[in-house]
Amino acid sequence: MRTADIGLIGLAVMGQNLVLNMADHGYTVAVYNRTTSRTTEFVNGPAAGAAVIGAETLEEFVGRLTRPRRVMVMVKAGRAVDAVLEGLVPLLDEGDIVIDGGNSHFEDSARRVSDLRERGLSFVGAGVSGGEEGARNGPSIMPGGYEAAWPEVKGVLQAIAAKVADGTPCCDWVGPDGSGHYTKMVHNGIEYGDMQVIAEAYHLMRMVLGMTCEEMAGVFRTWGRGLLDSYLVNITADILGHVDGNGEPTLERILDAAGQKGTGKWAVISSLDLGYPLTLVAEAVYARVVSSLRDQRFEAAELVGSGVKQADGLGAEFVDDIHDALYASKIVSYAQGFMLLGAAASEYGWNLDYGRIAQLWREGCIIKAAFLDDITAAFRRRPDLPNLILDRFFADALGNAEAGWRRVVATAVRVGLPVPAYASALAFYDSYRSKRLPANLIQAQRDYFGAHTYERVDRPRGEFFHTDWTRPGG
Ligand code: 2AM
Repeated sequence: MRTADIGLIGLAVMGQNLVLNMADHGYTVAVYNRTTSRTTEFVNGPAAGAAVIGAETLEEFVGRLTRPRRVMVMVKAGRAVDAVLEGLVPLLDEGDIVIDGGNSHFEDSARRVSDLRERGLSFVGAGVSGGEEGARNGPSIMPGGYEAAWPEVKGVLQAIAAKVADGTPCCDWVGPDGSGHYTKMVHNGIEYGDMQVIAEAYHLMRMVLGMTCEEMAGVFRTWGRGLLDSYLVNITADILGHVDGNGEPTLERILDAAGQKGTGKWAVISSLDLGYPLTLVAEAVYARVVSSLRDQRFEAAELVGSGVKQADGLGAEFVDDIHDALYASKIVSYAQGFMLLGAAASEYGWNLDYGRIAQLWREGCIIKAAFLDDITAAFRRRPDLPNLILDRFFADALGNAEAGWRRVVATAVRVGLPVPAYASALAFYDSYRSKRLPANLIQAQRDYFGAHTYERVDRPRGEFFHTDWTRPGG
């Protein structure tokens, strides 16, 4: 009987493409899917002629695998993963390894690592990014969990992963527990932010400068060759340049109500749990939510009026200002994302290599960008860098972009065009570099109504004071 090097459960498109990718790299793959017809169709269709073995039952599937068995699970996040594990785990033996490549929540992954460990099994929660195309030709893979399993799965995962220019795979061990899926979650949050900062640039060019899609395509094409060289900027140029059968821009026919699947939201929830700012991503999530309230937006537009005011005296240099606003906001977003990774690392006791994580995102995934090399360089200079803004390179980059960034936000406010990502990024930047914030008043109010006490600027930290605010003189 032919045996397989690795098995994969869950033959939706992502699963199928990962199998084909593994087969391309010389691995024989056993496959199983709950609905058998999907297995048969895959084995006789896209996988015909490849080193892929279809199994109709889990027993048959497990029986095909060489030991230690390696099983990658690619099913819908949540209950489906537990359902698969329930059937699979009793069939496995000590030392066998389960890799969950779905979009699982990091807390579920942490739980599964310890549950499987109790049964002598190894669980790896691997974030996989890059969509269908990435899965087929090389995704970014962020594995974490039970580290003893890494040498056993490193070969295949690094083989199928995207590679940076020097050949380094965009896949490396992230850390224990759910750290792999946590990293993927932060990646997705950053992706929401990147999309929003691009969308705001489009909105400004279209609504304030009155540019055509073709003109904007040209601008994004140019930007994609500079500091903003990235997948998302380049596909935006493609999108803006796309015309339908009548020669009309396709983009202008698309309804302006955004959907979401929730991983951006998870990142924001985690930031609130850990007490760290992820303001730009939060604004990006909320911007999608607001866009989806389309009927209410139309009602409000009728009631209070709509449209942007005329902005006089804006020329081509305003396009450069928008570039700078986008770039500066993107720096703030990544600064916040890496702060959150750092906060999670200290909360959960992970030892993360932030420079390496930036390289895992360098190719293969949606947020791939040249910019990530600058982030890696910053963390190589100072591995415990608390915030990218504290690195000289990024501090200078923000300084250079600042004037244009402020002009863009000020103009948007003046004409009534929403730029929540640029504005919140600027507010964070201005707060983060402030020696004085109005939180003394917040503390006074808390002490007034709740006797929550406060610390004093003229006394050491850790000494707490209370004022009887309603009695003259305290
Ligand atoms: P299916 O083809 O039998 O529906 C994406 O939905 C993938 O997850 C599919 O391969 C799907 O299998 C699988 N899946 C969803 N829920 C599942 C469950 N509870 N148990 C096993 N596989 C499941």
